[in-house]
Amino acid sequence: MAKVKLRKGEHKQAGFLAKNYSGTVPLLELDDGTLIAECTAITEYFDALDGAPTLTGRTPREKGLIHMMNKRAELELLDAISVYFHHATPGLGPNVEIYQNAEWGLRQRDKALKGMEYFDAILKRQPFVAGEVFSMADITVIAGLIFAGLLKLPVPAECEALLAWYARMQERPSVKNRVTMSRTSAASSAACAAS
Ligand SMILES: N[C@@H](CCC(=O)N[C@@H](CS)C(=O)NCC(=O)O)C(=O)O
Repeated sequence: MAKVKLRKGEHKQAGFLAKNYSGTVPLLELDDGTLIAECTAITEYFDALDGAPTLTGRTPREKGLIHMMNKRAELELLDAISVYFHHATPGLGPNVEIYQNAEWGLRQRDKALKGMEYFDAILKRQPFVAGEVFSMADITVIAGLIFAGLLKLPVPAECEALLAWYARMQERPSVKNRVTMSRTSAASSAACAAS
């Protein structure tokens, strides 16, 4: 495993950008040199390896629902929190945050809070984000809430179903024993929490 120093902006330098145009981690490099970026793409790759995927759906219906809910978890929660982090807080520091727009960041913070309300409503009627089984969509919401917590954006107390689900998720060994890509910065660790 190669470490990339985010605060030093290594992920925005030409060498890394040549491997991942988006300039973000994680990035998976296979033995044959194939490069796979994007958390969800990497999850799909590992999930499919043994021919019996569990996190990304077993049936066409499950696959469709998980994809939809994962996309919403990214758009409404994780990405919104990330924009808030990069634009309305010191983010990864001056080496990386060369353009900030605090107003946009604060709007995205509010979007994330609304996203929490949305997922609360979903979890009032079903045990997991995409339905009856734990999936990649749960992982994305967990990552969003860990990131939000570190940025002092707690889940509102009224979101009882979301909070109860989150407490259940904390009991999962993969969440309890999660490994982060960075040990030096609480906030950037949150962004990279592996569930
Ligand atoms: N859409 C990307 C987002 C990845 C992402 O934002 N990664 C964070 C850390 S986990 C990152 O690289 N942040 C650095 C930056 O945005 O400058 C994915 O799903 O992999």
